[in-house]
Amino acid sequence: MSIDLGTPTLLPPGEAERAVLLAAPRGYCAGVDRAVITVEKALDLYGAPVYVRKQIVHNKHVVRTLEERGAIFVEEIEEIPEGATVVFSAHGVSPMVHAEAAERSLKTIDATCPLVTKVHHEARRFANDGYRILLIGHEGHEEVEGTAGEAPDHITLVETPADVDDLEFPEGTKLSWLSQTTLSVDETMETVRRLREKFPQLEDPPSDDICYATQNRQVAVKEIGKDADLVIVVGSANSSNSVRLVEVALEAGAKASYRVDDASEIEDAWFEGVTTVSVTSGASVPEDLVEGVLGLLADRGYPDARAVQTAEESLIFSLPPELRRDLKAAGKA
Ligand code: 0CM
Ligand code: SF4
Repeated sequence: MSIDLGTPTLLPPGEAERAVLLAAPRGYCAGVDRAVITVEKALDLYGAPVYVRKQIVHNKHVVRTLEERGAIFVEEIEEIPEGATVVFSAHGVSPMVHAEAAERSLKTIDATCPLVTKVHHEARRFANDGYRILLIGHEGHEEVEGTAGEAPDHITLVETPADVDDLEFPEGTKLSWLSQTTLSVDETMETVRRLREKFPQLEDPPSDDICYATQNRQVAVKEIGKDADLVIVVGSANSSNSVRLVEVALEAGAKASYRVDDASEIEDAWFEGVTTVSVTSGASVPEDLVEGVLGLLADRGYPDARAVQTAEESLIFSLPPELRRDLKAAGKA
């Protein structure tokens, strides 16, 4: 009796050592999970359409999927019919937006991440105590607009370490700093170092503003990026935390790093001479998009991915109280 062992597969030279490293943690954070579920449950409970001010999270696949279920994404409150239901995005809104919604008699559900809300509280407290607040963040980002809107007369935006050179305040000015939740930790610390050097009276926020998810994903991408020939970051172009992962990977020593929305954006030329490919995803990225990337890598001759775990995450946020109340009243809690 003979056993058919099949035709041996000859791997091209170098293919045997090929490896894929997969960052852990990656993908959805607690705030994104909560915000996406909020829109889904609002659609189930109130029926379509449910309006959402701005992208609920910065991921075009998430937005498209929710649109297919009946969510309508708008830029401003004035686009929403009087009396309709609106969800505020995970990035938060300023008090002015709350006022505009009330004026239009909208039913509001606030999906602002609790870790962004915490920064809003800090802004109000520092402003009430008479501080000028140096808000480190990116101009035009929704989160920065929301936080700045809590105390517009007290806030000065600082975008980069180099911006510190241009700052001047009258003697005796009380100064504090806050930040967007999704920045590069290293770059922000450099900005703060320069601020403190120039303004020794600078007061720190009571706790980190850059959130646990942003920090954990940056630590993980440093670990998988330091020896990588190529780091692929899944995430949308307007996702601050995703874009930061490309920068952090390159700073950690990755030879190349690219951001893609999904596997279809990966280019064959990226694989030339590449042995190790590392993969991660931003906090607003559904895991099926990462699975699509791993599938493409397998097709290109890169074998099963090995997870590299640098932290465990177990945080879960409860849904917005106004939604929980309505779910309970409808017997759907
Ligand atoms: O702030 P960023 O642009 O990274 O937003 P995102 O929706 O990609 O990620 C989650 C958040 C928040 C707040
Ligand atoms: Fe909240 Fe951080 Fe997620 Fe933003 S990235 S939604 S701040 S947990």
